[in-house]
Amino acid sequence: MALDPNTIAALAAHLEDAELQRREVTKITDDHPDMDWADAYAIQDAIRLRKQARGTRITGLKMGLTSVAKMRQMGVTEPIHGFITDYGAVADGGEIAIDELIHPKIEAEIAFVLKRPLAGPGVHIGDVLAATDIIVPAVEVIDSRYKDFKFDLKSVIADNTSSARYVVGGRARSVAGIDLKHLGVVLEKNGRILTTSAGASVLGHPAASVAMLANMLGAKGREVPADTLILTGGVTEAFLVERGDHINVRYEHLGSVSMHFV
Ligand code: 0L1
Ligand code: MG
Repeated sequence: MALDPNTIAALAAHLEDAELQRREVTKITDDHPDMDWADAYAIQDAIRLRKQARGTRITGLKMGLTSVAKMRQMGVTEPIHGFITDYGAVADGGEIAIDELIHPKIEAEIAFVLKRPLAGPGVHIGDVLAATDIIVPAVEVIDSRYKDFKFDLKSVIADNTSSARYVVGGRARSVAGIDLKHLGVVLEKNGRILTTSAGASVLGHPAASVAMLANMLGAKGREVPADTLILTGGVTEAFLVERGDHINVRYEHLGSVSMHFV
């Protein structure tokens, strides 16, 4: 690691304060160009510990930048992982206050819950499908703390991969009989279709995203736990939302997820 523990702690406080005070900041690699990947995840871990110390419950994990559309949109080449929180959960059909966020964007995702933990190396799609309890449709609301969503991978990892809110809805299903690769998704804003996509947009198969997460965490001596929500990443690029927007996402086999930005 290139950064000392005091700098890690200071950067975690800086980014978490920016989140909680809905304040934009410049990317942290501007002032710390030598920080490495371990530093980036150490800052994210320190943010998680700060939240847990205040009583926040970590409700799940997320993969980010798992679709070609998303990587192209952000000009990056590799998936990353982060965590989601109890206060980030919004009920299906619920309201999301724009004033609590900086510049939210939405992403349609397919979420998994495992019935047993998985840890790499060597986890593959088959392992994930065998270990999956349910899949559910979800919409992630991301909100980079960086001005104009301008960042590099290390800065966005440290910023908990822009995690902000998420909505789970529709129907929970087992994976049996569902062709996740070709599962169709239609994303609507204010009654108009913004885009359509399919499960294969996520690393070729959404279960590949969970496998990658298990392998990334396994390399650090960690695991993907059972009974926790795993957001596998957007099946489309992310779309900016504004006050008044109604979002509805329809998923083949899984029902729909909706929310209203107020
Ligand atoms: O969930 C995501 O794919 C977000 C990853 C971070 C990049 C971004 O803010 O768009
Ligand atoms: Mg996402």
